[in-house]
Amino acid sequence: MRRPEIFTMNDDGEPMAVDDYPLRKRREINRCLSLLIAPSERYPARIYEAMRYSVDAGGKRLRPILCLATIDALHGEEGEGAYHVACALELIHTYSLMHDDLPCMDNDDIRRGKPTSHKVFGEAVALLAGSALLTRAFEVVARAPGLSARQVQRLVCVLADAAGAGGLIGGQTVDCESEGVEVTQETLEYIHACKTAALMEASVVCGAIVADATDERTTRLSRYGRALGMAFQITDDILDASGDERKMGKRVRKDSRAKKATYPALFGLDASRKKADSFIREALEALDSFDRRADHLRAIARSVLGRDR
Ligand code: GRG
Repeated sequence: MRRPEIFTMNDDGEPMAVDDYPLRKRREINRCLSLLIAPSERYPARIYEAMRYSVDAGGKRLRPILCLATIDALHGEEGEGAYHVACALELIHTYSLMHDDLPCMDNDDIRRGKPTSHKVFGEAVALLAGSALLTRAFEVVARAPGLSARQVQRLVCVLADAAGAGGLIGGQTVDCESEGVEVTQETLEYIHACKTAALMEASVVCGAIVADATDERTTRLSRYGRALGMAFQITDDILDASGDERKMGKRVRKDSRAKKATYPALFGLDASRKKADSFIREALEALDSFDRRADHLRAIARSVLGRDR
């Protein structure tokens, strides 16, 4: 049955469903991101322009939404500091996409429905702008208003672990090494855990740190984030094999051409869907002891299975 839609006007005077949490959060996150990336009038203008270009290109803003939804699940306060932390996650994510698109990595020409950074600004500027976003993310957290020194220290550790050689970089390294090679399920799961799940897990753990969650609650939320990330990557691989390029905003059918290690390549589409399903069940179970305030996290998990972009 279709949900009743209650409409209101947004700041731009357009109708908006009031219960559309991701839509509302995305708008607020985008507003905060604009404030956090310096205007391109600054010297050297080209680097700020390139940083802005990739951040403004769009994207679902899933990682910052996860952070804010976690704070909500914990009955915490989504103040300015929380938004800065949420945006730092998006800056790290955007940097990783920019570097992943470079000719020395996946060599992609379209991302978020637009020409990739190196196509517009050249490889050197794309590399530098990505690095600048990563650096800026840590600065944003270090300067986040209203957080204690202990919270900032914990946030920096979580983000560094997720972005470093034990996270994104490690996953990307093994992903590159695995092209054209037959990999085991263990290697594939290592790639997914580091390349995708690490930053999603970090997103909810950052939310837990901002909301001063207990260790027990943080462990449950970690499990949710990890399982969600694993399911998200499997659905990404399924969409690469069967999805629509325009909806995805990026090239598809690249994995099989590049002989990439993916779930569909190893187990087929049906088994991959079942595996994604079971990770989502695991994510939902991790939230069993949470009340209705965790419904946004639950809805995000369910939406991963039906996503088409
Ligand atoms: C450190 C260079 C480097 C790479 C790290 C992030 C990454 C590994 C590679 C990017 C390509 C990729 C398939 C990553 C897996 C995570 C993933 C599915 C990213 C896309 O995330 P979405 O769908 O993107 O949330 P939007 O554009 O909506 O933000």
